[in-house]
Amino acid sequence: MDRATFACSTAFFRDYSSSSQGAFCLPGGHIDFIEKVESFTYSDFFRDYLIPNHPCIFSAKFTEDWGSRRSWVTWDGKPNFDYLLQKFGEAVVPVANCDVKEYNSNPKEQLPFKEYIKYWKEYIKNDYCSSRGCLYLKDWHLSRAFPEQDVYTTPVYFSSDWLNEYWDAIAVDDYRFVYMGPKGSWTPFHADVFRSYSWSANICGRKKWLLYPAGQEEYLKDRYGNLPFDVTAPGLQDRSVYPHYNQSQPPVEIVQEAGEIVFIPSGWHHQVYNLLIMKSCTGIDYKEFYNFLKVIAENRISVLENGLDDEASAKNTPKAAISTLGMLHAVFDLKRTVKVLTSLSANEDFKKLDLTSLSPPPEALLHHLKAAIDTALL
Ligand SMILES: O=C(O)CCC(=O)C(=O)O
Ligand SMILES: [Fe+2]
Repeated sequence: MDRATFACSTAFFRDYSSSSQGAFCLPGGHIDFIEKVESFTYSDFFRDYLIPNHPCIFSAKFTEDWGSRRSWVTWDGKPNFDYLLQKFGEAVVPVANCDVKEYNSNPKEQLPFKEYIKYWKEYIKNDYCSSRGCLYLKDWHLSRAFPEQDVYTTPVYFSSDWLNEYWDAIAVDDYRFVYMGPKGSWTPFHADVFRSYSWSANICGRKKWLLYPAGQEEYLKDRYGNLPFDVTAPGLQDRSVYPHYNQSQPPVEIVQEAGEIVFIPSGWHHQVYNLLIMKSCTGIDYKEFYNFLKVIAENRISVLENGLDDEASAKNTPKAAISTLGMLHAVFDLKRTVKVLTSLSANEDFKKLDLTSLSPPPEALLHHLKAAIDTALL
């Protein structure tokens, strides 16, 4: 930590202890999005978020090199069930039933991972419906059970982690969890253990977070002092049961995209939903997606090989746009299409297509793209 950060963080706590609590927990609903890895230092995080107890979101660039992002997700943004089964099929995992409330949580059972994945696939096939309810795999100590797996690396911002440091020292427990579940699975309203801060990276799909600044929970308690199970339940409007609800601020709402990390400050209560995977509703099937990649790639090859013909440059055509961005951008795009086409070609569902109906066949197209890249870089 640099001296300036040290000085202002120390001053913060000096002033904080002589002022009223909670005064620093009102960010006004705006959550900062940290885009660039290179320009965001540990001191920046410490000074601007950790110490003032403000949430923030880190862009997907911060998790780009994680093993889970590479291997747990298919090319079209869905969970890679085959890979997960191959690595973790024999594990036994904790699974909660989101449709049943028992005291202030969901009842949990232990299931073999492969049985959970079977349930999940059937749940999707059955239009998100099952007599077993909506099951959510949660609080799975995956890294502890599979330390040899390349899953993630702790970003430097979260490396001062007293709880896990302690649990690791006495080798008893840890608070490093994996969550996986279908659309509609959710986690009821709570604050994290011992009011610790936490961080959560989303590997696949999208999540919605409802966050209440520390202290707001006082307004959300019922007349017996109990916190709600579901902070969105209409029952909270009933003043005879929740007398202070109308004094509460609306929650800060975050939609966390794949790859992004959310920082949840100490004492901030939250409720979390797994949303639909965006890419599953694009309406594009494999064949159409193949054609889409082909058109994009061929436009770029044409610009690289022929430059712009007069007709194209006169009109507002896609080729004119490609050319404006420059040759290197076209090569970049081609490299990306090679990457996506390569994983598409390895996809089991794609292989089931009648590949002779694709023109040119995928192998020929890939060969053509690679040759165009090589020529352009000569
Ligand atoms: O992802 C979820 O369902 C809950 C996550 C959570 O509560 C946390 O990371 O603190
Ligand atoms: Fe939590």
